[in-house]
Amino acid sequence: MPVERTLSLIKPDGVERNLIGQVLSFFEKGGLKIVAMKMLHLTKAQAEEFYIVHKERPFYQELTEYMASGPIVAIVLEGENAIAKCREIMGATDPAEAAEGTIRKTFALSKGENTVHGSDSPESAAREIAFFFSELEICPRS
Ligand code: DAT
Ligand code: MG
Repeated sequence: MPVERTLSLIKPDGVERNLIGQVLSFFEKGGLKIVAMKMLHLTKAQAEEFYIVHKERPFYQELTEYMASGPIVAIVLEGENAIAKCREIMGATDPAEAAEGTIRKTFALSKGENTVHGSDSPESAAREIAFFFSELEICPRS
């Protein structure tokens, strides 16, 4: 299996509820390595740019307002099959549909305030990693 990198975010509800350490533990216990990390507070315009693929969706305003409502943690994860592995560890978008033992089943409050983001394809991972990090800020561990 290929070694990949993917972008995860701990969303404002996760930071607000002091879940940073526990979320990182899910990823580390799942076999992914943290190769870059930072905390930041997106502006509304930056949240809109990050989620531009969803701009026609009915929840776009709500989503981008929420993502700009407080600090987040951006993380680059590395490992074999990291993109799918990260999404498996996160669980389904809606916590009511997420599998037992996943981050969203354990912590998410709703479909919108669902604690974590994870890239969904190699193309989105490349775009989303570059949105937050330069190559110099990433420490390869494979
Ligand atoms: P995911 O984050 O699982 O990749 P997505 O890309 O379909 O899900 O949507 C991005 C985010 O938008 C999601 O994490 C939470 C929000 N969202 C999605 N569907 C929603 C809905 N029906 N109502 C409110 N927020 C929604
Ligand atoms: Mg998505």
